[in-house]
Amino acid sequence: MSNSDQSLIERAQKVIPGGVNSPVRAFKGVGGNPVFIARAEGPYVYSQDNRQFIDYVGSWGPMILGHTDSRILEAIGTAAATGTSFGAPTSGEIDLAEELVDALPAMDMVRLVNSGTEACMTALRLARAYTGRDAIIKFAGCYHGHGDCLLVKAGSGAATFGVPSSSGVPKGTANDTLVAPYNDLAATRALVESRGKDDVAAIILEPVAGNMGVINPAPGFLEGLRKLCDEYGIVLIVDEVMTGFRVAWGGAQRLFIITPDLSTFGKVIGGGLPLAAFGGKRKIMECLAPLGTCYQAGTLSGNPLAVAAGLASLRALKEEDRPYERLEEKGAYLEAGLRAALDSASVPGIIQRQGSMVTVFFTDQKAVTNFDEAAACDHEKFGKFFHKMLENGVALPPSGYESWFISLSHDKEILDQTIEAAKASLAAL
Ligand code: HOZ
Repeated sequence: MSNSDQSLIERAQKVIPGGVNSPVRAFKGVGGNPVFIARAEGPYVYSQDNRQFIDYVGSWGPMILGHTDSRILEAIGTAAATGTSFGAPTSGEIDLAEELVDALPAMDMVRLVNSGTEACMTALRLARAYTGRDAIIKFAGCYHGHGDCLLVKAGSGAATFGVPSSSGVPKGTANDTLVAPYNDLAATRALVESRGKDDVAAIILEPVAGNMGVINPAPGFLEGLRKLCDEYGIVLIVDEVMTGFRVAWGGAQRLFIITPDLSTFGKVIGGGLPLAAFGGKRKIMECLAPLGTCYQAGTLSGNPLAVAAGLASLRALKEEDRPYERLEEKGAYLEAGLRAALDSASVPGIIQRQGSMVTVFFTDQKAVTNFDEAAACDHEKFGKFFHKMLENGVALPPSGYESWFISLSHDKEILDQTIEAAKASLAAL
């Protein structure tokens, strides 16, 4: 850790709990203190004391084009010059809503909000309003933001710190959150059946889990959930905050051809500014105020700067040559290099991936398919690997329960440097 990081964290800890504004950034999952970032460009981030790192955090997902993409910066600049917030509708919001509805066959209507947390929290309220039921089902290790009812067996930072169920959540709220193991259709069905016909309002899931490390849906899991929801009149909410416009144009729902009732988006659709969205079937979305009685609002909802950045991000992806094929190629190349690095260092581990989302699990297991298996991996070893990678100029997400994100700016040279860094880091473990 550099002197600069040390003095910044000491200063930060006096005025910000833990010195960070989002817990996983505190490096508690890997030990040591965080690197303070001053600037970024393309595939790189630079620390306050000007050390360069190849970045796989990518702001936790939004930076699919790489940092400081000129198309996004220009759009933000143009929007800022005409006013930063009006608290009134703008035509840009319609443009972005049309873009989303056009990309997503299951989305008739959409509402823009500020964060993935807001999107998921509101989608659940809406499902409850629509069905008149209270209970919801989520999957252990899936993270859907920090709304009260979702902080039960949550992934991401909550899992990293071993507190998957937060304090401060009222018992009544937690009681209405039922938890099933990811990829276990039979257990999910049993849970629904145990609660009777008119009890479960929604099933919410990450279609590819990214907040307990990358875990792909087992064959038939998503289709089975769709069928179960149809049978019991349950609203199926697909949380694409991480996967939306990341694993495919539109998201995992287009890759796996599933039709959610509602879905949530964030990260890529905001181009690095605070923007998220939830949307879906018209008859459900029309329950929202001012058309219906389910309330949701926000001073900065549909903020013109965030909308401009989001639109620029989606339009840039449309302009790019085969962006998702290229991201898949990059992901496959990195996966093969990491596999060879693990093998040559004789370190037991597996690499799980969907397109440009990647996780290395240090484990003897053949696959990681749910939270218990993710938790059984060697997270202490991940911490050591993380710090070696940092010493070798590569910034990974500071937790073994997270996805690494590859951007279009990670070219072959950058990927080769990453693989070399991994070889050196694994050999030194
Ligand atoms: N929950 C986010 C990762 N899955 C962390 C966001 C952040 O710290 O910026």
